Parts: sequence; structure tokens; C-alpha cells
Amino acid sequence: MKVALITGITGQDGAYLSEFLLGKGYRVIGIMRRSASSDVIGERLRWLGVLDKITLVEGNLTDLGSLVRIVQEYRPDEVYHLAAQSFVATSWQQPSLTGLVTGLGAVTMLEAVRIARPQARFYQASSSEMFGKVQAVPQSETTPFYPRSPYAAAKLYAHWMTVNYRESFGMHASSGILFNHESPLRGIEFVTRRITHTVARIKLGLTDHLTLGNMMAKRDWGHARDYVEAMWLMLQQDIAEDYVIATGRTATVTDFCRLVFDAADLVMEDYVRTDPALLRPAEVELLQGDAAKAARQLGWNARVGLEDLAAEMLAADINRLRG
Ligand code: NAP
Ligand code: G4F
Repeated sequence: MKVALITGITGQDGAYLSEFLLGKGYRVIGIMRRSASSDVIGERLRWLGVLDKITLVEGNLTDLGSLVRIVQEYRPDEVYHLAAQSFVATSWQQPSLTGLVTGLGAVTMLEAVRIARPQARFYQASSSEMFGKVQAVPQSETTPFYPRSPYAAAKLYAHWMTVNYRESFGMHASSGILFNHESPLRGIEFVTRRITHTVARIKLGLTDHLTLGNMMAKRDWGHARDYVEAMWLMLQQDIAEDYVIATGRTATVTDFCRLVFDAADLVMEDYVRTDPALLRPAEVELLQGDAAKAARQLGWNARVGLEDLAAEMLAADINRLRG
């Protein structure tokens, strides 16, 4: 039985990746940080019905010793490094923490693997945010980076350190440059979930408006369940490389919002307000990925379209609120 170690297992992608790897017959070990709310921290894993099928161990990205001991004890074949301070807006409020966890944390995990299990295959959760003020449309593996937030700068450091460990130490280390991916398990602070959760509340008579920031920003949104499969495919290749993972379709926040209101049979203009307080100090205006390399080398293509994604997220939020 292959052993997979996942950092960030309590997050959106960690939950879907656990479900996917269990389906492939892996033993799944997940690192979670110590929390006073440990009873609710496994909520996403419980929602997918996988919480009692995995092993959770305590560790923190800021603590090399804990990571080394976990890698030594469980001897993973594959390490999926997903943990991060992942909310872009927060990265301007907590830039040092974001650098420490999202940037240096990846190096700490790479070090733990290099010390305790250098033959393990390593996945780094890189991000389309690294393209920032985009230098080409669409963005592929060869597009120059231009980070626009402390989060993106931290991810870029982690990205290049992954490349460096591959080239310096011969580690099988790959970076997946994933564009935005969403699901019913998306954190409530991200725009898609803010929209579906609030529209569900409007539908059920619990509120009468939705306040957003920059509605003109464009994103390439896919479904998290599709994207975790791409992570696994990268680690099954003989040679480690970096891949863009995206749908190739871009849409504005307004477009996504309209899809959700339409799915709820409500008129968007009757409910949406904007608030300049929600604008970011620097914005990523347009993301659109070119995942041709992943299609060619991994045989990967996005399956879920934006309409189905919006409808699934809305339905899940309505169900949760009802019950
Ligand atoms: P998420 O839901 O925010 O999950 C982040 C995870 O990191 C959580 O399990 C969190 O634990 C954990 N974590 C944070 N700080 C930690 C620390 N100091 N030590 C140990 N664990 C810590 O993120 P996601 O959407 O699943 O994304 C997974 C990864 O992909 C992230 O690195 C993100 O930056 C990257 N990414 C995401 C997208 C996307 O669209 N979703 C796109 C590109 C890249 P708690 O549960 O305790 O908070
Ligand atoms: O949903 P968002 O917060 O996601 P963002 O900033 O694109 O980052 C996500 O995707 C990245 C991949 O590209 C990941 F690396 C990262 O970890 C995260 O998962 O914001 C999307 C867009 C932004 O342009 C934002 O300004 O929506 C705009 N927006 C407009 N109103 C809003 C809101 N974003 C949020 N969170 N809340 C709003 O009310």
C-alpha cells in the first residue's frame, strides 16, 4: 500500500485529495496544526465521509522538528504540500506570517523530506497568483511571473525553491501552478463561496443583500475535485516537472455572481452592492490559463464547467443552511 502525506489536509484541496487517494488505495496521513477547536477542524473531511479513514497527526509548517519526525515515522512515498496562509486579502494584513508559512513553510517541508525521506515524490501547491500583473494571455508554464501581493511573492519563493531542490538534490519535486478552483468546501471568505453562501441566505429569507469588492476581476475557475487529480498525475510521471492547471475559460466576478443568482431564480441587480473597503491594495485583473502541457503530458483536462460549479455550490449552501 502506498503512503501519501498531505499538509493542509483540513483545507478544501486536502479534503478532496484525501478522498481521491483513498479511492486509489493509498494510506493517507494528514498533518494538521494544533487547534483549540479540534472538534470542528475536520469538518470538510467529515463532509466527504473520509475523516475516519485517514490518520491525522499534529505538526506545524513553522516547526521543522515536528515535520521531520512525521516523515521519519510514516515514510511516505508521496508528499503533497498544500498547507499555506492561502487568502490573498489577508496577506496584506499579515505579510510576515504569510511569508513565514506560505513561503518559508514550503522550504521547511522540503527540508524535512530531504533529511528524512529524499526518495519521496513532492508536490508543491503553486498558484496562478504568481502571474499577477499578467505578461501574456493566456498564461502557461513559460509566462514570466509578476506577483502582486505578499501571498503571491511568498508562493513565488516556494515555487523557485521547489525547482531548486529538484535541480540541486535530484528530488522528484513538482510544482502545480493551479488556477482558482472552487467547490462546496471552499472557505467562506473566497469570492465564489461568499456569493453562493449569501445567495442561499437571500433565497431562504435570512438576508437581503450581497456586498462585493471588485466585480470586474476575471478568474479562470475550475472544480477542486478535478484539480486534485492533476496533483496526483504529476507525481506519477517519471520526470518531475511543473504544470499549469486551468480550464482555459475566464469570467468576471459579475459573471459568476449572475450564474448563481440565475440558478436561485433571483435578479442579481436587486441584491448586489459594492463596497470600496473590499478592494485590494493591488489587484490581479485577469487570469486565464493555458493547460495544454497538462493535457499533452498528463492526459488531464478540466471536466466541470462554471455553470455546474455555481449550481453545485449554491445547492450545497442551501442544504447546509436548511439543515
Ligand atoms: P485552504 O482551504 O485555505 O487550506 C489551507 C490549509 O493549510 C489548511 O488545512 C490550514 O489548516 C493549513 N495551514 C495553514 N497554516 C498552517 C501551518 N502553519 N501549519 C500547518 N498547516 C497550516 O487552501 P486550499 O484552497 O485547500 O488550497 C490548498 C493549497 O493550494 C494552498 O497552498 C493554496 O495557497 C494553494 N492554491 C489554492 C488554489 C485555489 O484556488 N484553491 C489555487 C492555487 C493554489 P487550518 O485548517 O488549521 O487552517
Ligand atoms: O476568491 P478570491 O479571494 O481568490 P483569489 O484572490 O483569486 O485567490 C485564490 O486563488 C488563487 C489562485 O489564483 C490561490 F492561489 C489563492 O490561494 C486563492 O485560492 O478573489 C477572487 C477575485 C479577486 O479579484 C477579488 O478582488 O474576486 C474579487 N472579489 C470581489 N469581491 C472578492 C470580493 N474577493 C473576495 N474574497 N471577497 C469579495 O467580497
